[in-house]
Amino acid sequence: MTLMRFDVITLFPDMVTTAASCGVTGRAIERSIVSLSTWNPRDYTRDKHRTVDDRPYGGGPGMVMKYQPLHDAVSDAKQAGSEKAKVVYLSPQGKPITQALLSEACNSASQLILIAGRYEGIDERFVELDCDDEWSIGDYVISGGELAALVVIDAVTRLLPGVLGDDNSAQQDSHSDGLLDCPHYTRPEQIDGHAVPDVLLGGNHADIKRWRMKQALGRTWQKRPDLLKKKNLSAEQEHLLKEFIVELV
Ligand code: 9WO
Repeated sequence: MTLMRFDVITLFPDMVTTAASCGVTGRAIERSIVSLSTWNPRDYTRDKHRTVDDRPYGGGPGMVMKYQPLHDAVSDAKQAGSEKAKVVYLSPQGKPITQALLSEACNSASQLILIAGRYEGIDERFVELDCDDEWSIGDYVISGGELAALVVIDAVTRLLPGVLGDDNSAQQDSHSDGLLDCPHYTRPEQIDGHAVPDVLLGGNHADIKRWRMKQALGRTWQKRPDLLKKKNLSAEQEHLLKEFIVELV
């Protein structure tokens, strides 16, 4: 049963389908847990030159994507999907995506129509009239919205039941519980004199789980104190963090 339908409005459909066909998202598509369709605004143009952009009113650099091809592409994507569709414009002006925001989208929509702009942007009336939300993957400008759409597709797909081998691992993902991830190690045990922490070799699962939580808390305290401020730590987590800090000195 398909749990999420992704529709990407893009001038570069191959870029999206090729990237999404790899790895976790590719397997989720093969198993029909998610579906992915692309809709090219150029296929919705009405002139012989298949024009999707035009010069900006008021002058300025570059071109702006026209309303009508975008609107008609979204209309077809909506018709092909379910009624619980959310139209999201990926742009530097959007609200920053977080695990919580994506998790909420998972629960509230069964179809995400992702608008990947190009050029200098899209006609503002499309954002106002046709888009339900505007999301950003970070405070920088890239060449188009496709990479941002792929980030959303990957992060949302990982949250869906059955996608990851062990359903808990989606929850254990870094940021899933609002903390950074713990360190990971694999063979060999020694690299240039740098050994794997003994606790990970001891086979005591309780000790390993405790060590991993302590490392996640400590790394979050060190690298992203802003995340820690949003967390209500349990007494055990407070104790582990204190232990981490004491061991640092
Ligand atoms: C390009 C440009 C060139 C000269 C002067 C101003 C300019 N603004 C832009 C611009 O914002 N282009 C965007 C390209 C238009 C929308 C699609 N593009 C995009 C999306 N770039 N970066 C994103 C994006 C999306 C989500 N999260 C972060 C960045």
